[in-house]
Amino acid sequence: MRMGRSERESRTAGRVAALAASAALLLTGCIRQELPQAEETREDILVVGFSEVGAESDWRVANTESMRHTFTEEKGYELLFDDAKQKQGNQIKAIRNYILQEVDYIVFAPVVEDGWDEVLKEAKEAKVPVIVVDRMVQVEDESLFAAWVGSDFHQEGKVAVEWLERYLEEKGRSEEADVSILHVQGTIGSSAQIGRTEELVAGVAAHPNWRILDQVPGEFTQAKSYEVVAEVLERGEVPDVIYCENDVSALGALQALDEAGISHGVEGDVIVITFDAARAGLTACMDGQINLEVECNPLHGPRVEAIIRQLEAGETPEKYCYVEETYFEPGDLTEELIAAREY
Ligand code: GYE
Repeated sequence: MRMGRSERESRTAGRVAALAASAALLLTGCIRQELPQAEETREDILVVGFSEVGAESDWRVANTESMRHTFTEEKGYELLFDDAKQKQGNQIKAIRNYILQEVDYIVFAPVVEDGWDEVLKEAKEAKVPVIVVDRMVQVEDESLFAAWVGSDFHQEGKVAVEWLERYLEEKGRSEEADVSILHVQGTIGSSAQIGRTEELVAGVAAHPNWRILDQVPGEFTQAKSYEVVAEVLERGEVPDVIYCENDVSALGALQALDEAGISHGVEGDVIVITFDAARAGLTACMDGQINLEVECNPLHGPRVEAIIRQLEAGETPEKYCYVEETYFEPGDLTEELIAAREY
């Protein structure tokens, strides 16, 4: 049920009491999760407007699913969903619509970091709390959003670079031997691209024998990555390493390598590094086609819900909450492990 601001504020007290009485508390990382119990009574439902980046990757689909599974009618939510098709303009429109509709919370996964001050000011003036998820926003005034939850993209990039360093050493590659890297970038200006790119660039700067063969725009999609990697290979340039900024772009790169008859992975000529560790990518890694999968967890629905619960209870959530992640090499993976994962 949608209602005016004052109405919404006055009914909050009742709901908070009901939640406090029936909530089971769980502590995971920096988020305190409150698990509602079946007999919980609610005066009304919470309307959550979610602006999603798009459906560009397996990761993104899993992220959307996580939100849909979390914010269900049975649990007392109405989830409004908008797919921005990777366009910032669409996200700004969606956020404005949510403000007009007087939703209780706006949740959004920003396609890029910059350009949000104006619309977030509008949300603040309308007193609609905003939760940022996945990628970050760079705004002048941090009070424009209540909290952010997502991955540490710099840390992910560091994990990849350090892994490559160890891998080359283990393979007995001399420190003088040239290592050429084809870098397939994600959506330029997005936090996931910025963190993963900056760490690779720093890694190249720290290793005199590493060099970037080319930096190509994969846009976090399989189709675009396939196209740009195929173009590089057509020029006759074969890299030692392909550093793909997400799983589906790695799958596009594999397709281009296969078509060009270039071997890759543990037994092959080209080392393939990627991020996400969603099922299709992990399977290719288990099969030895991909050398390294750095995990990036998309299951943010419950984390966002925990933040909403805190706000509903009048508490202040942590401003930034980073999700813990790991990485996988082919030897770490089994079909059972992949099947047991949620994405
Ligand atoms: O790695 C990619 C998706 O922002 C972490 O976006 C997310 C990235 C993820 O399209 O697959």
